[in-house]
Parts: sequence; C-alpha cells; structure tokens
Amino acid sequence: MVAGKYWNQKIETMPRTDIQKTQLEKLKEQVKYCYENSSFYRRKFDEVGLKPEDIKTLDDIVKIPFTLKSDLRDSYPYGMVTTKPEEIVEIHASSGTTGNPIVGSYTKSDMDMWSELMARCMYTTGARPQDIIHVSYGYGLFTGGLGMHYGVQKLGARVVPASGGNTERQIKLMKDLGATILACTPSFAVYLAETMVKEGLDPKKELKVKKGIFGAEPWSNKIRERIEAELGLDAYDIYGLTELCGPGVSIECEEHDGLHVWEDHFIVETINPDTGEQLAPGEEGELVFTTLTKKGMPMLRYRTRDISKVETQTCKCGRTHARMMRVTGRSDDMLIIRGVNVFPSQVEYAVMCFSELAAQYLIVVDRPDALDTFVVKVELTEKAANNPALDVNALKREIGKKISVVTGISADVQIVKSGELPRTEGKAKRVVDLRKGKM
Ligand code: DLL
Repeated sequence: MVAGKYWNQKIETMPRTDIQKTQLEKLKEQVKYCYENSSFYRRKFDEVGLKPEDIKTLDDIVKIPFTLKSDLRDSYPYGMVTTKPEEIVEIHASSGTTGNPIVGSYTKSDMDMWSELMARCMYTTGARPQDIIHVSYGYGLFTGGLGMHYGVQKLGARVVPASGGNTERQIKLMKDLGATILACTPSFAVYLAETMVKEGLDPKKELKVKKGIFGAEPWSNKIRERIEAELGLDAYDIYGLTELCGPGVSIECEEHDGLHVWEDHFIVETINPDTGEQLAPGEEGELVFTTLTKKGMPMLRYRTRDISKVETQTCKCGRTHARMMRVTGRSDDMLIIRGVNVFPSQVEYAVMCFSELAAQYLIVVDRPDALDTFVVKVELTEKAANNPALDVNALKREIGKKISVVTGISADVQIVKSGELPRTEGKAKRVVDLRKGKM
C-alpha cells in the first residue's frame, strides 16, 4: 500500500529538467508512433513537410499541426485509431458538434494509464484506501463515472457507483453507506445540498463527506464556497476530456492553487486561439494537449477550446508538475448543460430533421435553482402552421426525442408563433445563456 503524501513521489516531485527530459523522449516516440501507424497524422505531417526526426527539442512541438475536434468528427468512428482493431478494449464518447459523438478508443495499456492517473488524482486530494467514495458522475459512455470508478479501485478504496439521477436515493445511500468522498459535477453537488435542506436535513450533520471531487464543467469560486459551506467539505477541481482519456488529466492538490497536469503523460501548451501562436507560462489562452503514452488514439497538439493559463513554478505541495488554472470559458460555442457538452450545431441538426419547422431556433439555458434548464424554441413553417391536421403536441414530443438522442439530454421544446424568434441581419443569435452571473 502507498503511504505518505504522494501516490508516486519520484514522479510527482521530479525536477522540471528531468520532466522535460522524459517528455522529449516520450514525445519523439509518440510522434514516430503516430507517423508510422496513422494515415491521419502521416497526411498532416506530409502536408507541412514534417518528419518525426525533425522533432529534436520540446520547442519543436510548434512544428506539429494542431488536431481539432472536427478531425475526430470527420474520422468518426474509428479513423483516429492507431492500433489493430482487436487491441481496442473499451470505448467512451462525448458530444460532437453534430449528430456523431466524439469517440475515445482505449487499448489495455491506455486503460492502465487512465486508472493509474485517476488513482494519482484521488490520492492527491487526500483520498486513501479507507475512504468510501460515492460516484454520482454518469456511468456509461461518459468518462466521468467509470473514470472515477477505475481510480477508486486502483487506489484500493470502496466505490459506490451511484451514477446520476434519483437525488433522494443518492442522499439515503450516502448517509447509510457512510460516504466520505463525493465525486460529481459541481452543479449536482449544489442540487444535492439544496435537496437535503428542502427535506429538512442538515448535510453537515447527516453526512460524513469530507471531500468532493468536482469537474466536467466550469465552476466559479462562488460556487465552490457555496458547496464547501453547505456540504461541509473540501472541494477539489478535476479536469479532463474524452479525447485525452477522460477525467484524470489534471487535479488540484491541497493548496487549491491550480490543477496539476500529469506531465509524464501529457504536454500542455497555451495558444492564442485566434493566431494559434504558442503563449508563455502565465499568459491566458486556449489549452492544447499532446499525449505522450497513448496507444489506441494518441492526440498530437489537440485544441481543447478551453481557456486557462499554465504556471510552471513548483507548487507549495512540493509537486513540480505544471498547474493549469481553473478553466474560465471556451473559445468556441460549446455549452455545458447539466454536465453534458452541447453544441448549438447539434440542436440545429435535430431541428432541421423536421420539415414542419422553419430554420429559426433559439436555445435558452438558465439556472433558476441549482440545476440547469434547457429550452429549445422553434417555429413552424407557414405551411405547417396552416395545416389543420398537424398534431402539434405529437410533433413537440418527436422534436424533444430527437434533441435528446442527438445531445444526450432532454430539452423543453417550445413551439412559438411564426416570426416570434429574433431575426438579425448579421450573425444569428442562437443561444441565450442566462446562467452567467448566477454561478
Ligand atoms: O467532462 C471528463 C470529466 C469527467 C472531467 C468528470 C472531470 C470530471 P468530456 O465530456 O469530453 O469529458 O468534456 C470535456 O468538459 O473540454 C471542458 O470544456 C469541460 N470540463 C471538464 N472538466 C472541467 C473542469 C469530461 N474541471 C470538456 N472545469 C472539457 C471546467 C471542465 N471545465
């Protein structure tokens, strides 16, 4: 069993010069591997006349073309896989920009790496084998539930795989089974606290939860303070994305001064989202990650669209791995609603499947209480509006079903009068996000 402050002291506190040395060795290997095993990367390299041997220093990484979400969409479902099909042992997925999800393909060694990093993350928050970890991230294609699960198992603690939904039952289970750590989205944590108060329960008295591992969506310091005060716990921010592995790319330590990016497995850069130019540590920009050890679906310079900045000084906790500061927003139009990534283009795709609907639509997202609401307003075409035989309620249900299939969450569909949705001469306004300022 691991004892002491670190899960892997040698790696976590390695001098930065050594981190960079290993990163360079692994980068060269990963680049060569991609060039030799992926027609996608070979084509990208050939287009700019780059050969794996041209990567001689870490600074040479800027020569590598970016990989974009659209590259994953265009190569759906298996085009980015670099191994033999039979070596892929697990699949996860998150929302793509249209009908097709972003698929993550994992080999056995990728699964081992992911579990190891998740165990390291948990240990960094102070989780130990004697803990009971209640996981309310969704289980299934989403990486949240199973990612946490694999980490807890590797750590040797007890996992309660509660998954999402049924808040009352979750509260009962947390109480009865004695959860000491809660892992869920920050918005679910707020909702849980509110539900307990509504039920006349004081979370601080009823629960033994001392820590929370929260992520999958942006959250402010205000939300953190509220969760900590209401649930009486110490909150830790965890970050990750399906394209890289899922949760486990970075996590806060007890200093709560940024999230340590596990640099023995990832190179993190920040870039100017408009020019693509690499930025210096401390400058705010878009996070770009390169995987160093992945086999099933390696990512070279993957543009996350997440806005943050990276600090490289040694942390007070003694860890030397760079810290990304809390993600403050995105450089694209992706919304995160109830922890699920939603692109306006997905809603558009769903709406356009109905010939009864006009091309106008408006997404309204709000957070009246702790949980996000997701309203999609659509208009009928003139022809449909004048059709007395049209069953509007049935149509609404069908639209709702389609949106739910495409985005993975249910929407409140509202059919409004023709011409009611705002028209603009310039760029159409498709999203009204009323959550801003309520976080
Ligand atoms: O959300 C993985 C995850 C699960 C992370 C559980 C943490 C906890 P995706 O569904 O692929 O993967 O969504 C990735 O979610 O690009 C960010 O925009 C956002 N995101 C994830 N973690 C954070 C965080 C998972 N801590 C996308 N803060 C990312 C802000 C986050 N945004």
